[in-house]
Amino acid sequence: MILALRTPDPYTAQLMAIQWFPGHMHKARKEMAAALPSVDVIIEVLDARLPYSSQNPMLDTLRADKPGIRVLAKADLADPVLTDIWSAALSTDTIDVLALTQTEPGACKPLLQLLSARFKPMPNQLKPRVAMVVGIPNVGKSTLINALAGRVIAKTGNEPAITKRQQHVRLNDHWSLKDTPGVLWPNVENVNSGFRLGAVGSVRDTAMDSTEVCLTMLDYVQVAYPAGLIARYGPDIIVAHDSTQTLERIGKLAGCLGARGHVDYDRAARVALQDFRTGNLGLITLETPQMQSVEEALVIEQRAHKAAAKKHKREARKAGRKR
Ligand SMILES: Nc1nc2c(ncn2[C@@H]2O[C@H](COP(=O)(O)OP(=O)(O)OP(=O)(O)O)[C@@H](O)[C@H]2O)c(=O)[nH]1
Ligand SMILES: [Mg+2]
Repeated sequence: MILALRTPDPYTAQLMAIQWFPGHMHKARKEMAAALPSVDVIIEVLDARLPYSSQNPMLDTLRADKPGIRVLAKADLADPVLTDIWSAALSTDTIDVLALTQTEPGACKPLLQLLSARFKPMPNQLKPRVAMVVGIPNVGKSTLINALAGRVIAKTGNEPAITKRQQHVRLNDHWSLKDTPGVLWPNVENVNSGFRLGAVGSVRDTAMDSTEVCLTMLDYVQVAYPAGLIARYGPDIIVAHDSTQTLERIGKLAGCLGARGHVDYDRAARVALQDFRTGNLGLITLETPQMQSVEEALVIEQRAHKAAAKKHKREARKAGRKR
């Protein structure tokens, strides 16, 4: 299913381009690259609600040909049908995919089994193998480390950029784990990905306009998953696919009113986003493999357009200088 995407006007798109790359992420990227030679396997944690947009292209470059496991975390919040589709789409000869609900006791056992099955201890192995856990902010990397270790070792929290530096954890005689800070790429080229990363909470809320992020989420959800919205807010919540009116109704229901009784959109957006993030709107996945193809083609087109415009500008400047 390919749904119409919210296409913000160029001004909004420019405003929304994520420029959230705090210093610690820059440092984290460098440290990750430095640690790679001693890493045996990379565990990339993705958000099951955003299997495409939560991939960090920068990590792909870093990974090179290291074997990997992709964990689709927060599977308990995602559409199970799409999780199966994405699991098949993302697995390759060298990368296994596992969907996990990391907050459930024992839920990470399949990952331990997979690690043991794929990387059997070598006869003369003196040191434990190293698995580095990487991924975008707030996706559940530290939660996964804690679940694998069976105790709380790494600090977790429901906001991005909790982990600020690498942490090494000895799991058993055969394995040690490296927790790493979440890394976003400096400029998310696909504006739609940026909005969706905002919706799941992988970008600091103050770095994006919550109302725009929420409207993008509602645009999609009211077409793809209307039942969840209706179950949460009542049968009249969807107004002919007009997400602004839907947000207005959510604001009224939640009592998010400002001066003269007008709905405070920012507060209403935070309520709706919180409902989405905690699963109160049902099991939702915000993207499909088809959307990925369409959006990637669009990004390539935009890139070519930008390059042509730049070239045109440069030539015009040159011509002006010659005159
Ligand atoms: N529902 C659900 N919540 C999860 C799952 N995994 C992690 N979480 C929650 O997601 C939030 C972020 O988890 P963290 O482990 O701190 O994420 P992180 O990737 O280490 O984040 P940074 O260190 O900030 O990059 C926490 O509130 C976790 O409880 C899961 O499988 N399901
Ligand atoms: Mg962390």
